[in-house]
Amino acid sequence: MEDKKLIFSGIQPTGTFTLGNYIGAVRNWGPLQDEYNCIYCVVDLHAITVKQDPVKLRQNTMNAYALLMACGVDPQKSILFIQSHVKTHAELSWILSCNTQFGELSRMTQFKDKSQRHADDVNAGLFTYPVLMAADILAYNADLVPVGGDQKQHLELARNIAQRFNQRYGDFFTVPEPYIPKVGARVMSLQDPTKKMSKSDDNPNSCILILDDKDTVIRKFKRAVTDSEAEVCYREGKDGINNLMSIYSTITGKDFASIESEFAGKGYGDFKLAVGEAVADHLEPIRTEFDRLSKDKAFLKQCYTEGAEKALRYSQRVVSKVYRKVGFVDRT
Ligand code: ATP
Ligand code: LTN
Repeated sequence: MEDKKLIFSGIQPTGTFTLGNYIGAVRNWGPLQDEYNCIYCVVDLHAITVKQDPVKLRQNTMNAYALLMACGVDPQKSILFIQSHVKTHAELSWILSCNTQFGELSRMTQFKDKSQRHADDVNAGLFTYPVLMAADILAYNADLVPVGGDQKQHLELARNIAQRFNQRYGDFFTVPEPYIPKVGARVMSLQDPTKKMSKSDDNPNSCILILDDKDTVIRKFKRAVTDSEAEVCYREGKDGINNLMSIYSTITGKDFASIESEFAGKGYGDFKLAVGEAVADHLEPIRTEFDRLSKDKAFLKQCYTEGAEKALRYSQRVVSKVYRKVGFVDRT
């Protein structure tokens, strides 16, 4: 690999990506390939921290892999692989878990949220989820991690784990930096704009899926919850409109001031339609490319097999050094 900074990121195969996943994270992954060495991963090990149907998980994992490619991740430019294919992640996770405090993990808001939502299955994996995420990143000594705002706390923990390991065993890990977009870091639910848009929301109108067709996208935006005023402007308290403006801004590249003047004197109906059309038109080529790619299973398999080989070769070097630092005896 050339001497560029290294990017690592992952996404869970828990369903079709939402517009939140896309705007907050995945949309940036393609363009970053030109400036950085990039490693991207479908994190199926993370997905099983909540109950998954095995048949669906396999399908979702293949779809997530193809979707990343349809969104612009090029396996020729990046290393694109499936997490469970690369054993070093789980190996490093164990070592890092011995360098992570119970108290730190107890403070993670995602753990608190998910253990409430899945109260019948508060398993140890759900608790140690952020350690595995730290292992994903540190196994490559990544410099930058492009994620949405909701992952900031996990990244902070990964940094703390890296620093603690470095203090205990001598400088080794790169302390990774978050790469969070200024606009669109937290795309909100269309039905409750105080909550983040999430694949696991029960109300299908709350989120746009990136494979939704044009009519569906427009219908969901039409039903988006806003406020009782009629002015399209970005202001505190106008959560619904602020969310739609952020979405429109990231998709069209227009700033808030020009969006405000574009819709001055017009009602929310016109604005919602414009947002819906812009998003649907933006997503259409992704849908077409996904349909094409998902028919070519042999090609996808070739890509993920090669991706896993490259990822293993790279991370093995790092993890072997960690084994030595920790004091494990060389096998050969
Ligand atoms: P789940 O609902 O299954 O927990 P999720 O929708 O939160 O999943 P992940 O796979 O955990 O999705 O996240 C993938 C990426 O998308 C992460 O970088 C995350 O920060 C980002 N992301 C998720 N939801 C949003 C959102 N509403 N706005 C912006 N970014 C988001
Ligand atoms: N926890 C992340 C997904 C994830 C990830 C990673 C992101 C797992 N491993 C490594 C960046 C780097 C989430 O989006 N929920």
